[in-house]
Amino acid sequence: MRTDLPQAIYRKDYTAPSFLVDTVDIGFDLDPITTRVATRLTMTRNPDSVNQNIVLNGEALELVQLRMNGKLLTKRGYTLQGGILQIPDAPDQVVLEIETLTHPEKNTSLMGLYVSNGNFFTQCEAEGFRKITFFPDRPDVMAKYTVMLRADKKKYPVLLSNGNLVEQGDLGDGRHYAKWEDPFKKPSYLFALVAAKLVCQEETYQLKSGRKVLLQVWVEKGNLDKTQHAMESLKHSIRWDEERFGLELDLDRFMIVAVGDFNMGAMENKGLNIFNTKFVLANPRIATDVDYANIESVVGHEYFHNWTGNRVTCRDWFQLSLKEGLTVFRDQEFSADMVGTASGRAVKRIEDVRLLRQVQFAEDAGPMAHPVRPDSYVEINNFYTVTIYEKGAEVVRMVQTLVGRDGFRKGMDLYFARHDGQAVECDDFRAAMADANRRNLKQFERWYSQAGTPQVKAETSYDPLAKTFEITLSQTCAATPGQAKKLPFHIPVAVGLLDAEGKDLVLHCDDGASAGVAGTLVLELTKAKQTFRFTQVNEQPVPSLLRDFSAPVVLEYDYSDAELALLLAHDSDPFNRWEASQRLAMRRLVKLTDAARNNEQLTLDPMFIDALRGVLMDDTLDPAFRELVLTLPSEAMVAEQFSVVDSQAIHAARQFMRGMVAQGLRTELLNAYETNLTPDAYSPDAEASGKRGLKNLALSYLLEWADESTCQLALAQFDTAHNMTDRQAALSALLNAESKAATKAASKSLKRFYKDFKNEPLVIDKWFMLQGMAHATDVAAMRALMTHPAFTLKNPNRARSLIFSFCNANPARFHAADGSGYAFWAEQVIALNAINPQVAARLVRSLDRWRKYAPKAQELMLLALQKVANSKKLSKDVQEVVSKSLA
Ligand code: 0A1
Ligand code: ZN
Repeated sequence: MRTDLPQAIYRKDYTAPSFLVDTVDIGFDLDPITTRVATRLTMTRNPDSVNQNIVLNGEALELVQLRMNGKLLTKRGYTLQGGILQIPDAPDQVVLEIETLTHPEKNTSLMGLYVSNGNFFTQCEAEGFRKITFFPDRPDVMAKYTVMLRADKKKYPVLLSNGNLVEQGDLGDGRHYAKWEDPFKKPSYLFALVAAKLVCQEETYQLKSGRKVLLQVWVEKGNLDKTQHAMESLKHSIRWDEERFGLELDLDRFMIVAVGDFNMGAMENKGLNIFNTKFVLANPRIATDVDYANIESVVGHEYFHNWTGNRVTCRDWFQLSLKEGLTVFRDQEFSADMVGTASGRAVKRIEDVRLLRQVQFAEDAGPMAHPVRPDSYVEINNFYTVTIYEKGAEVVRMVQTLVGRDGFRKGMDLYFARHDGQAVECDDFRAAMADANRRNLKQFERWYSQAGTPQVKAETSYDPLAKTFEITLSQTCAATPGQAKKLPFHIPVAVGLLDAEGKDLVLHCDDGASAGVAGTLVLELTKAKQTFRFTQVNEQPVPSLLRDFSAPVVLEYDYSDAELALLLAHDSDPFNRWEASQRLAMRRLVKLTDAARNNEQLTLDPMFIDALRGVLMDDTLDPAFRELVLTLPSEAMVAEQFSVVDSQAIHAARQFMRGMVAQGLRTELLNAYETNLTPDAYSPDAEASGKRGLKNLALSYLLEWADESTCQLALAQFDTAHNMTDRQAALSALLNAESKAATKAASKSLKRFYKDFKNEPLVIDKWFMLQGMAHATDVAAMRALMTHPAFTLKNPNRARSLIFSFCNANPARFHAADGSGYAFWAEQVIALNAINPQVAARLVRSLDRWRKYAPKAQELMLLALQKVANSKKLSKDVQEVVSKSLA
């Protein structure tokens, strides 16, 4: 068996580029079979470099011609090996002319130049530009680009690239051209072109400075009725960055283009953002509330990259979180500000933390664990992870918690003053924050260098005579691959103390606490163990710990049920109200899982139901918040609590609990359903979507008892829905209900859904996704679904909608005792590997936690992993993840 790791690249080996590129003139003769690319680079020797040679990357290219300073270079003048072209003995100033050929239509990796639905697109991050031409394809080489596009005018009427359109015209032979110039220097990964038959919604928008800019959203003709929300989101993003960070759009024109085949969410190419259609197209008929919210946040994310990523970029790919963590933090804040209300902010925060805990904490505990700033990688595409993105954002958020909002803004201002136009390191960001606020963030660096989720244990003691309350915090962090021992982190722990009525006490504490909101203090835990002492505490308080989730840690404290009930009912910190509900639910789910595994009787205490009832009936709380409280921890979250996972027992436990909640709250749920109906005229705003969310959660609970009347309720909603949120929710509730009536209604609705939406690929993705996740879907059903004419592995969205939703979100079936799920998984990884290595490598991650299962299951998973490891022509992407899993 092959478990050896392919060649890794190390952060410590960084060396400066040997030559810098001043200008890039690049011309394309676009043709789907063979595209000719002619590049002219003006380069200057970098005095800081130790390497003498010119070093260019190139992959899957046919080199036609190479000239240096006008002279043809023969094969004796350069070396070309393993994707690296080197020219020795070059003068200090060179002009390189390079002619290459590529084959866009054959390119199924969706990196470099490729064809999607007959149109040309590019994707260059991280290392795709080298599939277009030979180039020093690394982010610390920043150059000015001029781009000439030539293509058939009828087939590709729209020719786009970065920056400004400076010239266009006909070439006489049915072809036309467009010349684009980007006034800003940029790394190659931000290059983009589009040559396509598309139409756009456009608008002139006035910046706060008075300058006017042209905004465009480009889509296929039939989708022009789905661009409004993306356009609105873009305008909101522009305004928000001006107001919150004083950052203005630096171009006269900003374009968003939607493409149906795309590996990720979207890409921040300078002035020409390319988006997965999933994050652009929306109207009430096809998009859910969640889709609307995602579009707003992804449009924001890509737009915000223009400063955090493009104007200031990364020195090397180890610094990826410099731009991604910071930009995710910015998009999270943007989305929160768009809702506006305090409780709306909390809802957004809870959703973000849920993702972090469920996916990133699992990553941090598994074979792919890596620091926010990794020390090595084999394939950089495997490091676009929740650690780099979501944990990276938490790290940035902790900086803001430590220096305050105004301090954070000062730090950002200094960061841009120092580094605009540069390619820098994570350390430079931290230094700007520290210097602007005269804070020592030295120890804070460990958040970048050490992987793993810290465990913080809290213990308290109250002295009624001295009226003091002590909180002792201790931290540990488990070993991760390559890092056996960890040093203490600098952890901001926001705390409040509640009195017996649940009111915040006024806090007095001298032990290293920094500013916080009234009633909250931020304790700075920097040692392995530390005690913080509060004075003038007149009664035994209940501590509210880690308010607003002030650090990405697991916090342990031995709360009683009564204390959690008090926090749930009264905490002034809405995050911790929700947290209390999850703690109440989780400790019961763990017990129920044990009981299910031992075939014992399952029971649930009325106290839990009563606590949920209190929240459900509390009309002063936002429906969106109530929905979050009533949503039980996912099966994946429960699995993380066990050292040996039993997926069937977890499923049984959670289903039992849902059934009991549904039974105990039937009247209240029906009432919530009826009082949260929204008007037919759809709006995706927080209030309306919150109501729909609560109503649809109520519906799904009601269907736990799927009799004629509840099935009828769901069917009626499905049949009469005016929007996709309600339609999808009704279908999902029916698909997951277990009764004859429900099965019949579900199958009828599935047919109708397909018929109504067969021309909307994004909705057909939902159709596959709901089935992939449904408990009734086993491997046999999956195989049947894969034979459906609408299914293809070639389109990443479609592959994800069915295969990934089964492997990641249907644990009881995926982990079927006979191992059929794992065998299926291995087949799909191998098939995808030949088509699209990036997507294949993501699927490998579904088995990350294989060592957490019972011996029999482990054995079966090991077989599947080995099958993949031993298969032929394995991409670097898949090899890296599989070998780390097996290591
Ligand atoms: N920088 C993008 C993410 C991205 C990365 C790689 C891609 O190519 C496969 C595409 C997009 C972002 O953070 O949105
Ligand atoms: Zn990003």
